[in-house]
Amino acid sequence: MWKFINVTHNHEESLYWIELNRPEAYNAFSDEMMDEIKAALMEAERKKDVRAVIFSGKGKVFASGADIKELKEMSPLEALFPRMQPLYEFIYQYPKPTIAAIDGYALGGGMELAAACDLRIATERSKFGLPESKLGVIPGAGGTQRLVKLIGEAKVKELVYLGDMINGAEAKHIGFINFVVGEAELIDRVVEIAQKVTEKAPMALRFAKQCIQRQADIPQEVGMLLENLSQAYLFSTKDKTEGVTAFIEKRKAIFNGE
Ligand code: CO8
Repeated sequence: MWKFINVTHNHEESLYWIELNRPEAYNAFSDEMMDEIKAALMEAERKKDVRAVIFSGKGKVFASGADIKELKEMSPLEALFPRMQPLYEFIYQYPKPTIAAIDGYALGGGMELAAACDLRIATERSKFGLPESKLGVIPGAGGTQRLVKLIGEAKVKELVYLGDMINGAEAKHIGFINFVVGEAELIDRVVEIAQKVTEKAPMALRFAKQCIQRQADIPQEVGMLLENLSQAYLFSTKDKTEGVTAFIEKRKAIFNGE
């Protein structure tokens, strides 16, 4: 049985919450914490009734990035085979929808974790940034890659070169954040948005995610074919029968992911 110390995890109905829980270090990602996140994600993947995973941070911080005290001791070889980059790739490719619920600092690896999620919901007072160049390193978990696809080269260069932070409203303005909400309503709004997601056909979301995420890396004709093949598969699912039938019968569809 995995021992969780640096994250708390909680399965409530169709939602699985992973809360980063190192408030004394502003939820910086230690190696141990990253191992625990992976273990929690694997548990959530196995549970059929989990329909979405939500990341949040304990205290008034989402995550302050990689643990700088651990970075101090890290060798070049360890940097070549890091934990954070593959973990975030695992999150990006995760078969269930992922949501970042952000309040407070989301810096470096904290912003990159949010970038690896499917949806981002943040309070206005949240602060986003890529301050790695102040430490003599670069964003190492998709900040120079995945994040560029999300918000563009100009903004990523600005964040890296200046090292300044932007708040929730500006992060929404540049298209990084989907919803900006008040501090007091963050959890309620996250639940409301997550429930809308979890009411949808799980396989449809899974295939849509694949098609959307792969489109930038493949020729359009191949992407169109991927879309067709995904659609054809979905036409064989019980969820498609249920969705279409429920519409015609003027009732709410109940999907079971088959
Ligand atoms: N790592 C470790 N400890 C941290 C971190 C961190 N990233 N951030 C904050 N802490 C700790 C502080 O050391 C402090 O602890 P203590 O009280 O024991 O000294 C406590 O959290 C509170 O921090 P501050 O006193 O600094 O709080 P402030 O409110 O004054 O400032 C900030 C808050 C602005 C968030 C500030 O703490 C800060 O700038 N933190 C660092 C942010 C940062 O640089 N993040 C990027 C890290 S690098 C990264 O994410 C990716 C690198 C690529 C890795 C690739 C590996 C191969």
